[in-house]
Amino acid sequence: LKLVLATRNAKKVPEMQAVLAGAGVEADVVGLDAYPEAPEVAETEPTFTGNALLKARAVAAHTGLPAVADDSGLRVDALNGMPGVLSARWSGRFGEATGDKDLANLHLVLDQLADTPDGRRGAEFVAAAALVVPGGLETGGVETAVEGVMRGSIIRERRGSNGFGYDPVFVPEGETRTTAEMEPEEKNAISHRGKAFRALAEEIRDLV
Ligand code: ITT
Ligand code: NA
Repeated sequence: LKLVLATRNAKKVPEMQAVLAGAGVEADVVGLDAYPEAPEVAETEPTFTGNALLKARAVAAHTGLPAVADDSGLRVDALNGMPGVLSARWSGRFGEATGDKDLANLHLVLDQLADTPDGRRGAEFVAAAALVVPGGLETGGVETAVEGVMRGSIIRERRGSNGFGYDPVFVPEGETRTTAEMEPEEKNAISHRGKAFRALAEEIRDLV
């Protein structure tokens, strides 16, 4: 079985590959690097699941192969769930202009929470994992998605250099380290992405 990862985020790829392999998916999992002409997909849906399906559908249609996508983000309690599906683009053009969009996004969260006391800094990472197998239902086509959540809180300074995005300021519930201070396999064991892709792996194994 050949499976295409429908993401342009190079930091997500090893996490997705490791979780799928660890969950017994014996597939040739290839990144979008092999398909440079694959279309850019506008994330127009209001939900993680909706956007993950858009991304997987576009790559499945383009390649004719089963595709899996991740749409994910951070929901901050004190910000009414923001940045949510906007997590990757929250700092907008300003973030782009700084040359490090992830860092600009992270500083925006710290700034917005500057007056929020400890104990009210709860947040959660959410990931939707989607699988699209091309073809209509009668030819074995599939569209499915599942979400995973990791609860935690936002600290006041950055710690750690593993992971990506908001990892340096996120401490999972019951932990003292940020997800950026964990080894990749420790993060995968408890993360939103790990949970979502372990659940999706069951559906992928059924394809073989
Ligand atoms: P693709 O759409 O190509 O997959 P992207 O980075 O634009 O790449 P998303 O739209 O799903 O992906 O945005 C996810 C953002 O949420 C990401 O840029 C991070 O800022 C944040 N995020 C998601 N998962 C994270 C994690 O495990 N650790 C830290 N930040 C994460
Ligand atoms: Na998104």
